[in-house]
Amino acid sequence: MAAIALGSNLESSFGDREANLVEAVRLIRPLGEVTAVSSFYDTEPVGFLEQPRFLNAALLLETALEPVALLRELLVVERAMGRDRVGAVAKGPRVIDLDLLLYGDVVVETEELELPHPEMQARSFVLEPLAEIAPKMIHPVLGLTVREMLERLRG
Ligand code: PH2
Ligand code: MG
Ligand code: MG
Repeated sequence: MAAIALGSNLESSFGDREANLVEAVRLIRPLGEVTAVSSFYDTEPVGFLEQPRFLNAALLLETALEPVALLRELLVVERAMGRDRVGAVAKGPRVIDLDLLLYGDVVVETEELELPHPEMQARSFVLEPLAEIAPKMIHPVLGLTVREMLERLRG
């Protein structure tokens, strides 16, 4: 079971931020079985502040793809939706951002992929949507559930 974070804060040829998230979910469906999709959360930009508000969500995907293969497919979806990384501001505005958060209890640390996602425990825009659909999913390194990570972040 993989957990994926979705984010958008720009319009695209598909429409507004909501249309972008809906389109991304549609393009992810063929990669396996999407077993849950969270609500969409309107969130304050974090990190790089001078950009529009985000719409964030999370989904759960049951898939036969290995983690790196899944990551590459998510990048294909981002590109298919017009995400342009060349010349883009790091952490800046984007049509769609798809981040692989967790893949069962797999731990990976390579140049291409880090699992669990190294910043997930620090991001409420990731943990809130994920806690809605998978509160008991466990971070295999921290040994905390998603709900516990969110509680720690809120303090
Ligand atoms: N993504 C970022 C940087 N900042 N802020 C919010 N609210 N939502 C995001 O998805 C987001 C962000 C880089 O991926
Ligand atoms: Mg991201
Ligand atoms: Mg990303």
